[in-house]
Amino acid sequence: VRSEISYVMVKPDGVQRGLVGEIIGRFERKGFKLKALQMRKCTREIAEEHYKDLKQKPFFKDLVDYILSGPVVAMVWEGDGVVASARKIIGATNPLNAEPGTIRGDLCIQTGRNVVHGSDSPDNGERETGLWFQGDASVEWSQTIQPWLTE
Ligand code: YYY
Ligand code: MG
Repeated sequence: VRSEISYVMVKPDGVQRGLVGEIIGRFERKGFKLKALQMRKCTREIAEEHYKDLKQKPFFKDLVDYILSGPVVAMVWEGDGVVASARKIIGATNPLNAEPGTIRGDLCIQTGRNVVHGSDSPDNGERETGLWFQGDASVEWSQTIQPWLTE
């Protein structure tokens, strides 16, 4: 059985502001396993599908335009409990409500420029990974420090 995965993405503002290493580092230092990583410019189709649950929201078009405004860094992280943990590492949607110590709490100020995405459920972790990484991009590897991270 494959353990839980989360789709995490540095949004265009995070890339432009030079926060890619900082953001990846927080997940890497936590101990989760990196399964896929790619810098890319996405299509409107993918961005709209990614945020399809928000299609009716007044900010939907601005949100999609923002995601299309520059390259993103798409990642898949694996580990037990990674989805909920990644959400905690990322912090609240509105950065002004995000706790210090979280990515959004430390690094940004506006909901519409909140630098990073993380899946909100294990099912969406699978769905979003399938959407952004069409099958072949995940890497099978064994993390040799694993016995130092988990019993
Ligand atoms: O999962 P998360 O990114 O924390 O928030 P969502 O409720 O899924 O919304 C996705 C995305 O939409 C959010 O990161 C910024 C944007 N957004 C917005 O621009 N204005 C809002 N009132 C709510 C969300
Ligand atoms: Mg969300």
